[in-house]
Amino acid sequence: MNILVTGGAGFIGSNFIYYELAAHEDKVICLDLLTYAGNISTLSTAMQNEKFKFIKGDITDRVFVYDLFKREKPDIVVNFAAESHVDRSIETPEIFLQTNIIGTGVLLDACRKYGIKRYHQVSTDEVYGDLPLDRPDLFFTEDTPLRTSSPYSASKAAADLLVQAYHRTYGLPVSISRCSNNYGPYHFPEKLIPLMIINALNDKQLPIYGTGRNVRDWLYVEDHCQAIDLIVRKGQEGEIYNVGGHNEKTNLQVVEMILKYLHKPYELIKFVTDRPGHDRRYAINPAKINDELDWQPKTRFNEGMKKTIKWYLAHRDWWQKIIDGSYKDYYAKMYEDK
Ligand code: NAD
Ligand code: TDX
Repeated sequence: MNILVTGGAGFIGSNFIYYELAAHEDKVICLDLLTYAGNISTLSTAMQNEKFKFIKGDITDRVFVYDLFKREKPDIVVNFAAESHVDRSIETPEIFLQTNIIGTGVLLDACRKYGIKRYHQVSTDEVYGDLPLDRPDLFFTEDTPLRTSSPYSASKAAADLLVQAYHRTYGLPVSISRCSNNYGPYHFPEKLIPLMIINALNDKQLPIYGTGRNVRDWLYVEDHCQAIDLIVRKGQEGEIYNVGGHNEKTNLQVVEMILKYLHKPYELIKFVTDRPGHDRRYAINPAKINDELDWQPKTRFNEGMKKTIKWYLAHRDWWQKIIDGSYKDYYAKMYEDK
């Protein structure tokens, strides 16, 4: 089979490409625009694999995408391509609408036109909005109503609705996964965990939004990749699967863990102005994927965090290049006045 992975030069997409190349004999084609978040060096090992091919391009470019489908004839499309950072969506929402909604629409139309076995949309638990901090009994199920907070999550929810509409109206064989926060190798250093690891290593302040009591439900990226692989190959058409491992932590707990591991002082923590509309708590109920596909996460948080921190220690070159580039301007804009 030919698997088209869009957004495969980003964090989760690249991990998924390595997962697929190791687990199956299928050919993998990566389509990525290489925005600020895409990093071709992440795929350098995959480039040496004859089952792999990289194509630079934009999922919103209809002519280009149709031509690619005509030439490459993908059997399966897994769409990771997105603008993915909530803070950026608050600054500049429009690109989120373009990439996340229009881009998904173009891919769906290409699938209709050229035919595929499965289109899989990589979505997020953020489409369900947030849960109160004082109700630990509440979790997101696949039936929880969509109630988005940020331009990012609104654009992801809109894309999910389009995917469902193409299933109902045109009978397109689709599936959707809604996963909790991922962490692991190749995570772009604007997101909480890599940002805090790198700042701590550089003895820079660790900016925690608000009180640091907001809760995220963390999953090691390889476990997410395995869940997507199962859904694409064995999951039911037209279905949504929540993916998460009951691993809730406050942001402060996560940051303290990083400082402890790196033997850095807690004084590096700096509480800064809160994110507007900051979601309080995410928590996934993964019962459906547990029951139907026998999926559960393999990596415990302590072990996953150790592996992740070790990876950042061993791959200074990867993140140093990002930090030396345009990321610096963005960093200054986001944090200088806080
Ligand atoms: P990322 O920002 O690291 O990577 C996104 C990739 O998409 C980049 O390589 C970028 O170059 C590419 N891209 C952006 N616009 C494009 C376009 N127009 N055409 C082609 N490629 C384009 O994101 P990520 O964290 O790897 O997230 C991947 C997907 O998973 C996203 O859809 C995101 O919403 C979803 N998700 C992420 C998390 C998380 O914790 N990171 C959790 C749940 C779901
Ligand atoms: O500097 C920071 N300080 C801070 O306190 C940053 C970057 C984040 N935070 C907080 C905000 C959140 O409560 O940490 C938490 C995690 O923030 P992010 O890493 O930006 O992730 P989040 O907003 O939870 O969204 C992530 O998970 C769901 C991904 O970026 C999304 O793409 C995914 O859909």
